[in-house]
Amino acid sequence: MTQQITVTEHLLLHQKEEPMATGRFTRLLNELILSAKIISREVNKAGLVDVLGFTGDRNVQGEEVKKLDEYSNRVLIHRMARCGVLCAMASEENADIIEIPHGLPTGGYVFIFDPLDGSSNIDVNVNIGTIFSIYRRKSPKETPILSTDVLQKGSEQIAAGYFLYGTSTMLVYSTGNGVNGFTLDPGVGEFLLSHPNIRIPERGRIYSVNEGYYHYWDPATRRIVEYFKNPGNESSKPYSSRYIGSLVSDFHRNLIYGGIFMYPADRRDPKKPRGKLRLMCEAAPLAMLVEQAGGMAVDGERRILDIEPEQLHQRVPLFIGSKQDVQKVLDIYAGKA
Ligand code: P6P
Repeated sequence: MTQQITVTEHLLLHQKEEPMATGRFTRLLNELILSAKIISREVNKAGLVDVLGFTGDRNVQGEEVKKLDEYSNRVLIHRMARCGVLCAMASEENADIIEIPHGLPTGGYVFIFDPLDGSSNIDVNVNIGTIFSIYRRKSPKETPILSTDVLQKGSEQIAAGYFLYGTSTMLVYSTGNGVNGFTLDPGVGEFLLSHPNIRIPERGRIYSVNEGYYHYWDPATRRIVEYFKNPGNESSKPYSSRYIGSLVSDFHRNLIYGGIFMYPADRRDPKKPRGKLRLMCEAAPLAMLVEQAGGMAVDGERRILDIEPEQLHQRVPLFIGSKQDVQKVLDIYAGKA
């Protein structure tokens, strides 16, 4: 029988290496996994029950909220508030920091998440995902939560990962000791180790960007995308363009196969000069994962994990994936290529 290793077993097996393999983190992870199983169940039947379509509300990003967005956000807030080890949460769907309801046990971790990224694809059955990030609080326990407990650089993350709701439901995460992937076996309801020690190829063959925005990009950004369309003698084969429009899906494919995902700044919306993606609940967690897998993540000039957040929902241009491909972006923006 093939070795079936559950997430909890994997954490315990690597106890010595995993600074996070404490009981507290295991409890957090188990509640997170339960939340993902509940969300996965609803996502997988979205076409059958009335969770499709829009609620008519708009989230803090000004985006139409789909019922599954709202549902997933509620499930995660409810469950994670009860894991007993959090002192605060922050969601892409909520304007402000979410405190743990009075009377529930708390702890020293901060949980930041995008409950259902790519949700604009729900109605057309395209893969979507939950992205999460975990920090330690900085202020002394038993004192009020401070914004500095939440607004931490990505390099301060103690864990990050995502659930991908697709042909199968996967959990990919890191606690700073490499990246491992687990696939949900719906028959037993367990996430089993399916992708041990994921490493992203040094150079990919895929570039992911929404080329519909070409005329809103600055000249250097256009040169970058043109490079990947025609790398000349720097590559024996041209790159393939793949863009699903679901960050977790595009990122996951590039993590496994190699490649680069780009969401540059553009001039479409004066209110979003730094592009669409959020630093804290999208870019930073994926940046931790890609670096742990041997890749890179930058905003065009800085390492994503070095960016000091000023606002909870601040946006950031994102170039993330294989090291050599991201380095090419840095070189072109720096005028070196
Ligand atoms: P565009 C989904 O709404 C999302 O936040 C990411 O999942 C995805 O990569 C991006 O937006 C797609 O944005 O502007 O290309 O439609």
